[in-house]
Order: sequence, then structure tokens, then C-alpha cells
Amino acid sequence: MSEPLRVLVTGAAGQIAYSLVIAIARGEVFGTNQPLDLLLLDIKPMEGVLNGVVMELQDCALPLLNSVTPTCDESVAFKDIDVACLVGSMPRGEGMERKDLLAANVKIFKTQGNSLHQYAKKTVKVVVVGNPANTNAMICSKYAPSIPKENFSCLTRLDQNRAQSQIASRVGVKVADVRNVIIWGNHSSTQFPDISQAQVKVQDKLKDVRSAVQDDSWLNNEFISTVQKRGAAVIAARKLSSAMSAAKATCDHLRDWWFGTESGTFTPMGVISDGSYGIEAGLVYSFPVEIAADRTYKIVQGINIDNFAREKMDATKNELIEERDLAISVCED
Ligand code: NAX
Repeated sequence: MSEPLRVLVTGAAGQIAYSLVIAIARGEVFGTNQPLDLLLLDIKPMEGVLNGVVMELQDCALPLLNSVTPTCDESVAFKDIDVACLVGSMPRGEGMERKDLLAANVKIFKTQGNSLHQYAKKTVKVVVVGNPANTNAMICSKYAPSIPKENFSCLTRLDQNRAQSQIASRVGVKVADVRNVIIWGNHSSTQFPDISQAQVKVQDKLKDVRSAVQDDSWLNNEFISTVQKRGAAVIAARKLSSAMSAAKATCDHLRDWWFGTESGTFTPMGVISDGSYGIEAGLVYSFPVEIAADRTYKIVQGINIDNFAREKMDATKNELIEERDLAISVCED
């Protein structure tokens, strides 16, 4: 067996982490031959809960788990890590404005960017889950100048999973038979789930989604808004935000980053824009990416952008520009 991989999960006493740490520790992300050192960070008031999570992990008797370190100290949590799952953030309190939440959370990611810079391996791969995920990832990278910008990402795979599941049930196929739905932009209700490149396997033949669904009005309206508002629908039903599905999507995101995407498929990832598709460089924007076996990714190029798509891609870009400007002013205060 190889050396243990050092994997950090922040917000480790929270609800997403409760599903995420067990999936990682069972080998669902890095493989069943890869031992792990898990580092679990949360804030001091959550120390007791965090210790409970550690007790449960011990009681799972997991063969891949070499060590578990619960901590409230970033210098311990970020030390020599190979992978960071940055889930921890402040929940929206009653009466809190969106911009107050953004201000509180980007400060967390400024501090954690600095900790990545100081303590993590320079090869560390970072996925930001905590909202506003795109802007948090951008801030995190800005304050970790010694780590390549390509090593930072944010989670939009949950949005793709949601979209592919909607298509599968509409067409009447298994979700594994749907691929290449793109999520453009922000992990928010302005995101654009785009089916223009997506395919469905029907009776062993690949079809484009439009011809499989045969309902343009549903695809252009209800499908898009269902995916955009799915997070809110889960909150309304569960009185808690998506956790199991967010953890599963985080695993999907990291597994593809670690082992590469399958030939002919891509995955959406919030990554630092290089100016592709007219998206301002430096924003963390969700693009379709192909990932090679050496863990480098490329933004898929050459996708035809029609007026319908352009308008939606720009709307979500504009929201990210607003978030960026606010985040930078908060961090420089
Ligand atoms: P919880 O409130 O259950 O857990 C968050 C945990 O983070 C808490 O234990 C809290 O103490 C901890 N925390 C706060 N500040 C911290 C800090 N500075 N360092 C370490 N830990 C800290 O939230 P949960 O449901 O787990 O959601 C976590 C985040 O994921 C939220 O921001 C949520 O909005 C976001 N989501 C992102 C999704 C995505 O697809 N990108 C989907 C699901 C989810 O909405």
C-alpha cells in the first residue's frame, strides 16, 4: 500500500461532512488501496460534536483509515495536506442579508487561503463547497499565492447531478445513461444548466438530449428553473440544506480530479477563468472540464454559444463580478 494521503475536511462537525467523511474513509474517492490520514477542522464551539464524529469513525473500523485528527487549529489542519475539502462556513442567520453572509464567509476563506499558503503541500488540490462557493474559491486562491491557481476549484457537480437526474427521469432511462450536461457560472440560482452537448443512451444508442426529450419548451424553461432552484426546494422540504447529495457530488468531483474523466465525457467544475467563452479572467466560473490522468484539467473548447446561452452565461458572470467586487472590498478592509 502507498503512503497515506492527507485529506482535510473543514466544517467537519456539520451535516455535509457527516456524509462526506465516511465516503472518503471507505475509499470511494481515492480508491480502496489508498490509506488516509483524515484531518477534521471545525470551530471551538463545535469541538464536542467533532469528537463525536471521530468516535463514530473509530467505531466504523475502517481499514483504510490510518489516522483521524480532529482540530480547531488551522496550523494543524492544513499541515502538509494533499487534498482540502473546504465545506465549513457560516450558515445564513435569520434576517441576514446575502451580502452580510458573503462578507462573513469570504473572511473565513481569506484566512484559510493564507493557511493553505503557509502549511499545505504546494500540490494540494482544493475543492470549495461552502457558499458562496465560487467567490470563496477565488478569495482562497488569492490569499494562497504559492499554490497554483489551477489547484483551486468549487463544487458545481451537484448541479450537474441534479440536471442529469431530471433528464433521466424525463426520458425514462437510468441516470448513468445521461452525460455531459454543462453547468455554466455560479453555484447559485443564476447558474445555466446547458444541455446542448448532453447525450442520452436509449436502447444502446447515443442520442442528443433534445431529440430524446422531444419537448423544447420543457428543456428551455422548467428544466432550467428546476435545477436552478433545487437547493431551495430541498430546504423547503427538509428544513435543512442538501447534505447527502452535496457530499456525494463532492466525492464525484474529487474522484474525477484524482483519476481523470472518462474519454468522451467532461465534468463541470468551478475553476479560475482563463478568459474562455468571454468570461472575465480571474473569476471562478463553472466550465465543462476534461481531466487527464496526471490530474491536470482543460476547459473544453469550441462549444457553440447561441444567443439563448450567451444571455444566461453573461447573467451568471455578472453576478460573480458583483460578488468578487464585494468580496475584495471586504477582504481589503
Ligand atoms: P452546517 O452548518 O451543517 O455545517 C457547517 C460547519 O462549518 C459547522 O459545523 C460550522 O461550525 C463549521 N464552520 C464554520 N466556520 C468554520 C471555520 N472557520 N472553519 C471550520 N469550520 C467552520 O452546513 P452544511 O449543511 O454542512 O453546509 C456547508 C456549506 O455548504 C454551506 O455553506 C452550504 O451553503 C454549502 N453548500 C454548498 C453546495 C454546493 O453545491 N456547492 C450544496 C450544499 C450546500 O448548500
